[in-house]
Amino acid sequence: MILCAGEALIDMLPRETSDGPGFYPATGGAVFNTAIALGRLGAPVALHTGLSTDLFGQRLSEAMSASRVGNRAALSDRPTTLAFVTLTDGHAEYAFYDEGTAGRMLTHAEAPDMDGVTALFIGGISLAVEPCAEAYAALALDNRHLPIMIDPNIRPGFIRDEDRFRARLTRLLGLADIVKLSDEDMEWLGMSAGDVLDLGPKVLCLTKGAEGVRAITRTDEVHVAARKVDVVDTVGAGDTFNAGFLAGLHRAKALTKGLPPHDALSEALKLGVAAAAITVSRAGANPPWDREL
Ligand code: KDG
Repeated sequence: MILCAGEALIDMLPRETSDGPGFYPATGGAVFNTAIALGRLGAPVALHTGLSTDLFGQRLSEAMSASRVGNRAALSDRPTTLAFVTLTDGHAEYAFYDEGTAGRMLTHAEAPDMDGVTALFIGGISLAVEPCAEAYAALALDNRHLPIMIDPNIRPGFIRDEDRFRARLTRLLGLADIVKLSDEDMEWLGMSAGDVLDLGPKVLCLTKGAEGVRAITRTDEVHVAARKVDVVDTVGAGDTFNAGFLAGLHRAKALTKGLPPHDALSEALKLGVAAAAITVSRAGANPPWDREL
């Protein structure tokens, strides 16, 4: 079973109302989105997060059950994190409200039960703020015998202590077997693909928006073009790609600490790109999937 560890939150998505511009709540959070998509793809998956007992937390929990995502969350009576989304030509920007929330305040003492876990996926804004960043970093370190995928989903405006974040992220990338980064992430890190692989990961997935995705290893490189769809919003695109990629490797029995064979890498990339195409063609991070992949 793949354990996804990171934030579950509520995206406040923009919507015109009769009174002018407004927002409506939709389930989100990078790692939550990946877990939901993994469940929809039929992969065995559970989520570890700091989950509020408030109304939004209950909604997140119901969405997990509906998509067959196991619940390994630490429950808390603190509120749910909110992410207010603004869209410019479909491209999303986020303003986070996470002070003292259930997700943000998660600690290492609340580490999940690892029974049955065969791979770990970690990422999102939780890696940038304390104390939850410390909890997730410790989880990765404690479980470094498992295959680990990391997507830091870097949001520069959200990072509170850049030096601390950079140092921790470099250590985490060194523990990972698979790393997913966007062009913007690479720019912020100031690293080349070779620099990232030098830290230790065997696979780097580079998402390049409308151009598609490249998977780069020391000996191989695969490119899959993005599907041509009408983009409604990019909310959750990378998160859903991660799920397709992990599900593809899992199906090929290649979600291990070793280097995935070329065919498994290529099929996993295709599934990731197909899953992301559904997400970008609908509003929100977890739109209904009523279409063939
Ligand atoms: O649901 C979309 C998420 O990706 C966003 O709301 C939060 O950037 C985010 C993150 O890292 O969780």
